[in-house]
Amino acid sequence: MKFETRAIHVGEEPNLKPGGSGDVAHPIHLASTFARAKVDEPTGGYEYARTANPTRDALEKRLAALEDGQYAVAFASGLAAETSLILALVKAGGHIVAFDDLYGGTRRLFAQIFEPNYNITTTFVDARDPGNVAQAIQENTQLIWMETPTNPLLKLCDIQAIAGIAREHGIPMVVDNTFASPYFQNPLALGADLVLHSTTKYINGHSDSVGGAIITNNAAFYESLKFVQNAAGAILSPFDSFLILRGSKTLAVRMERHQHNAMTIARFLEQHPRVKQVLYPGLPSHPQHELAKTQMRGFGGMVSFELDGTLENAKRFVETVRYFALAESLGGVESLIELPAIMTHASVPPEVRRELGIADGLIRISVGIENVDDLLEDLENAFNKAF
Ligand code: P1T
Repeated sequence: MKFETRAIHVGEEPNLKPGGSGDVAHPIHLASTFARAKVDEPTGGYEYARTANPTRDALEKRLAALEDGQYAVAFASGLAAETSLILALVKAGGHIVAFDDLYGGTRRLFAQIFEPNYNITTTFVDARDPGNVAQAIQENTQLIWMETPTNPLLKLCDIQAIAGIAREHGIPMVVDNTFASPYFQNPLALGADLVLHSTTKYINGHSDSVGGAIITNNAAFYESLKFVQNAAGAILSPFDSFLILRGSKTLAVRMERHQHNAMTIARFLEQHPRVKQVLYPGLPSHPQHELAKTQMRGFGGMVSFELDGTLENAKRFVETVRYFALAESLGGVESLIELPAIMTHASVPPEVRRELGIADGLIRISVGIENVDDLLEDLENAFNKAF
């Protein structure tokens, strides 16, 4: 089955057996508990809805299929997935090697929860050079954590090269694939052990559900994650499972349009006299454009850029646009705009932001699937009003 077909059919095969109702769209099972006739025989394998629920099971099958993986585990948010992954794979006193450019909340989780409370330390490295990852590995390193492209600077790391290093040291490697989406990049196929998604973003795609998931081909990791999902309990609700199942059916067509619009806008920004720098992996000017072409099938819908002006200009710009909502998050059908230094990455210490290149005036846009001419007109108007 090809991607588009998997995204519609896997996990939602109509039940045509006697007693089945043939639903073409998976029903939302709200029961918190499931009755059984005999003590030792849970009906259909279901006991209590934290442990397993038919709607979440359907979604987990779908998510595994999207990454062409065997197993998926769904959680209440991207961060709940991250927390559960660390609980499953890292012991107190352990160590993580992570890309230094990450979603601000991921860095906050490592630095403000796992380090002070559980002595799980993290070394943040510029993973654009795989050698930096190799160099940071310690005796107690238990996880390699990559995000590519990164949030918000759209930096890439070479998944295959870093997976080789991870394998050499016997350390599991996870890739947060939220920005690329499984339509444009499949880290498992490139050697990663686990893939993580904030399903809140492209996979759901309609800005109406918060969720997260981890996909793997490793049965032992899957068992650990299932155990933590039930034992720690950060589960995805049946209604969110339904919404994400529904959203994921159009992932392929949405991503094509996101990419088309993002490329058009990145080119427009690149030639604009009021723009200092545009970050988009699809532009030949992106320093890792060649790597993007080898490990991704497309470049996604996220674009970051820096105005040639002051923070005041940037604030006026993001407050002036009409179709781009001034909001955190990304990956929905509607365009969003934000200032990472003040919004999504405010929890990253200012000196770290400066070191990484997250300038105060950096603007991040999540390009939606509106008509791109309207978006261009909106941006042009904002340039005129901001300066
Ligand atoms: O928001 P949540 O579903 O908990 O997912 C966290 C998360 C994980 N990984 C990446 C790459 C992310 O971008 C996020 C969430 N990001 C935003 C809310 C944002 O605006 O960048």
